[in-house]
Amino acid sequence: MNAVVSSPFLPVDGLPPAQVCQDGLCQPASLRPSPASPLRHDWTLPEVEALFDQPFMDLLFHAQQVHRAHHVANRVQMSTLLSIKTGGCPEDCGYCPQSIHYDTGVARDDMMPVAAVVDAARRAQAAGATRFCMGAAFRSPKKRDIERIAQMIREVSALGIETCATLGMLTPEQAHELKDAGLDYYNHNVDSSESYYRKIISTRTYQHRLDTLAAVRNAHLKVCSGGIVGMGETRLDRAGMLVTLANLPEHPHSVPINQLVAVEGTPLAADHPVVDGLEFVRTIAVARILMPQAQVRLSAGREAMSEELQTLAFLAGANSIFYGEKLLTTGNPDVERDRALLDKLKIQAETQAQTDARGCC
Ligand code: SAM
Ligand code: DTB
Ligand code: SF4
Repeated sequence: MNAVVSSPFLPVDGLPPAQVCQDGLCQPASLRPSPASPLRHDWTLPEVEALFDQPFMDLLFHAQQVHRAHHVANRVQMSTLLSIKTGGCPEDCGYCPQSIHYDTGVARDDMMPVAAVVDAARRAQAAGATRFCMGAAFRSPKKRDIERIAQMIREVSALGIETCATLGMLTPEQAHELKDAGLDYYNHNVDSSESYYRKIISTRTYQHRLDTLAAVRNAHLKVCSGGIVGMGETRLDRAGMLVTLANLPEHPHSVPINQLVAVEGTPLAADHPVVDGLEFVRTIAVARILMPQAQVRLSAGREAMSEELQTLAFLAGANSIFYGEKLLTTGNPDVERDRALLDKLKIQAETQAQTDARGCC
């Protein structure tokens, strides 16, 4: 029998056991984690560029060490998305199929009834998701929207699954109303660097995004914030985006890293250079190093990724995925395909009890 240690760290004195077991998962002692990295909020752009510039193997090794110091290895959290109000958005985000500015074939729908949303959450939970994320194509929600969504949050929360919402810009009062309804996470992405942001969206500013993130934080909601890779941005933009996220007053609890899903009709699909897969993996690795405690989510774009690329993303420190056949309006790998990949890799899907025990992130 192997010794079961409660800490992820092995004793430094004496002979280490052949295996270290943590939370029921045993790993060779040679894979023991290095000490937890301190949390920093003062990253500079040159420092982060230097992380990106490391030899690929060194970067992945570094990221995996940070990962193992802060997280249970070989475990992935699964979130399911539902578009509760689709299409007709007045914003002009150049990547988004739901903007009224682009002809993408996405129909404009009214907000879903509460009971239908709760049914979908129940199905997601039964399929193994531990977080249910409700997305709405809003610039910002109106009072009546918040009332209806608060009811959804109350009923979905009562199922015992974590809740997340992404509804566009929020006032401080709205953030408090969502918190009072029992919301756990609010997703609001910075998407890119401040300078590249201006090139992809003209109807709001980067500061608007940061203001909503402040409102969410101040309401004691957990922040989910990340961005998109593959919009034609440079590595400097990707580094800038991660510096913005890491230098927030608190690191986001979840950091979704999306690969652009190029949807016909959106400006970015017109002439988008497909991003190099290894550069995408580097972005995940740097996110893991800068924000050690966060859940880094391998988000949109997985349908177009090989198993090998997703595996490298997990090795780089991704420990969360969107799970279920659909994202908001576009596809995601089938549940069976995801289960088969996780089985092959011997990665466990985090259970609700493990999510609850983790408490944060
Ligand atoms: N309207 C709200 C907002 O913009 O915050 C919430 C929904 S919006 C669809 C949520 C996020 O999805 C965006 O911030 C963006 O990062 C991501 N997203 C949207 N379209 C995408 C695409 N085609 N490919 C990858 N990510 C996308
Ligand atoms: C996030 O970062 N990615 C998700 C979620 N947060 C809301 C959305 C991805 C959307 C991909 C395009 C679509 O399905 O419409
Ligand atoms: Fe609207 Fe959000 Fe899409 Fe932008 S990303 S167009 S705000 S739904």
